Amino acid sequence: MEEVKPLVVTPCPTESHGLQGTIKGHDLFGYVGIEAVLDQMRRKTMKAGFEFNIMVVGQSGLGKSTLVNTLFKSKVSRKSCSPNYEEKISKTVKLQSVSHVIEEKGVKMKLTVIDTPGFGDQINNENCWEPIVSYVNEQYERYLKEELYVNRKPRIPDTRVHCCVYFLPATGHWLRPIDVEFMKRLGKIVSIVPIIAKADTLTMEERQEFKQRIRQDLKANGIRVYPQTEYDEDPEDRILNDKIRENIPFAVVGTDKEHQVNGNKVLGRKTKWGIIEVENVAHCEFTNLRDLLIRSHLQDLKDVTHNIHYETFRVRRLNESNLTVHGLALSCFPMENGTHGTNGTNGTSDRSESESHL
Ligand SMILES: Nc1nc2c(ncn2[C@@H]2O[C@H](COP(=O)(O)OP(=O)(O)O)[C@@H](O)[C@H]2O)c(=O)[nH]1
Ligand SMILES: [Mg+2]
Repeated sequence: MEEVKPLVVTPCPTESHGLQGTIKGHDLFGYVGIEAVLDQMRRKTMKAGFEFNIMVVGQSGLGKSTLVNTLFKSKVSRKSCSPNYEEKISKTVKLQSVSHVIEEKGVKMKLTVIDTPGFGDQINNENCWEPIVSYVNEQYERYLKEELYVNRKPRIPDTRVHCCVYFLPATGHWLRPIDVEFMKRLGKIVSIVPIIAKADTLTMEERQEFKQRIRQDLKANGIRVYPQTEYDEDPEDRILNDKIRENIPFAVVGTDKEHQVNGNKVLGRKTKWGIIEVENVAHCEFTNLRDLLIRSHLQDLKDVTHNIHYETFRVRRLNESNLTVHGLALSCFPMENGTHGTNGTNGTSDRSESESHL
């Protein structure tokens, strides 16, 4: 076999440089232009667009649908799309998803929010997290199948849940058993961001105390919420994430109404005592949540989903099958678009459902 030799740029000694110290490309040949790769990556991402999927979980009436609307109406998408969200309250945990393609400066993002109306609404909430666990795992399974096709799509449609926003009622007490049970289970398979819903019902002091108590409770119960310390990539990341960890859970307020404040239209809740401005950091932490999800940690949430949660699922599934990867691909999954292996699963129908709409 032909040996592949790495291309090494050998610095040639010159009067001014010699061989001492670090020799950079531009010292020797002028501008090489490696940084142009950033432009190439940018152009590719812009062309392809990307998918980001958020799931909202919490009991009925905690303001999930309102917050989804707030997210779509706030600066994330105010200019670029109009919400067409239809809410149907169901008393069982029935998952509904709504997607918007948001375009900003030529970058396209398909933002999907999966709502879970009815979670924890039963008198007996035993195992109420099961439909949610199943949904998350089904999306991993779907992705795994796509990966195992012999002829894979150039881009696998990504329906995996990149983040689960968990709504805590603003009781001012402690975590309830249902919160502990849910987050313990889901924290192992998906990134969880807990928030205090309807935070306008607490005073500022109550908010701070409640937040602190929740952090203690999370720790005491071994619940892992996003961003986890062990996934910090470098000291810079750690400093940024420490600030977020000190501030979690964000105390948020949601609304789907706009009001005039000092001649500006703002998203807010009008009360007898004034307007609570949702996007004003002095009033609530909605912007912290939005910035974490969309501005600062979107790519990291996608990376953690792919490299940690999906990888764990993948390894378990491949081990479970007791076959080699090759064997699994041949026997359990369709071999290529449209054809099935010996015990072919429902790969074809799954594929058409998960087709990317970007
Ligand atoms: N005070 C207050 N009420 C809210 C907030 N968000 C939503 N609501 C109200 O709570 C009720 C239930 O909200 P909804 O979004 O339907 O809750 P869901 O069942 O979790 O989807 C509605 O009357 C909302 O106007 C909030 O942040 N503060
Ligand atoms: Mg709802």
